[in-house]
Amino acid sequence: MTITITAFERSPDRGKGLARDMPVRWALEEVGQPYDVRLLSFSAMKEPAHRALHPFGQVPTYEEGDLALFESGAIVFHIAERHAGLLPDDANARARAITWMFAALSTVEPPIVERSMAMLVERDKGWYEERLPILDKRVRDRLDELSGRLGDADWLDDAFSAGDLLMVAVLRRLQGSGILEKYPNLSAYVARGEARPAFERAFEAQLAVFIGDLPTG
Ligand SMILES: N[C@@H](CCC(=O)N[C@@H](CS)C(=O)NCC(=O)O)C(=O)O
Repeated sequence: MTITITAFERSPDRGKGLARDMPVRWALEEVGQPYDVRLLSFSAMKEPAHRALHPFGQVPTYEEGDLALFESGAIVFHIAERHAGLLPDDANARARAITWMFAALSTVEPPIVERSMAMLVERDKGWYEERLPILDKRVRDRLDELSGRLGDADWLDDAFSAGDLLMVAVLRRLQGSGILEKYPNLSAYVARGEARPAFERAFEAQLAVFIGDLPTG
């Protein structure tokens, strides 16, 4: 059955692979599933046709037969459940990998996104200069903890899993902040994720959309 995901017609990250279709593309590449991409403008994302798939008018979505999903974490989880390669077979290891998926999206991502949103939309506010160090510290506190937990391991829980996929995708949002570089083990962890052939294929596919090389992934 054909899998179709949605992505930005023109990604605001200018092809850096930070939009959330990227973890979905990466997961599909990891498990060897081909997919089509429907590109959307910002206005099309807010139209009723797209809101029927995504109540918040965002990307990505995922369609496969009569199944329609939204939320990148739920989509990656669905892919990982249906295909081998992203979740371990052992029940406890699988539960731990799923825990890391939640940790990436509900514990590590929020302070990172809050910081980048402030940089995007609050720069002209009187409180910005005071607030930024507070937001920086919240991010660093999480990274301190994550870095301590990862130690010198390659992945968060033995073998690469969907938990690592989402964690690497989240940490990539710190690109250009100068924060991640202070954590050599986390920087190496992100680089390990980015060096995976499936990541590279996903990255190239989303970049091709941005540079107009290829309309779909
Ligand atoms: N929690 C959602 C967040 C989705 C999201 O923020 N999507 C962004 C692109 S990365 C978007 O569509 N932004 C446009 C908008 O919100 O209008 C997920 O993980 O899928």
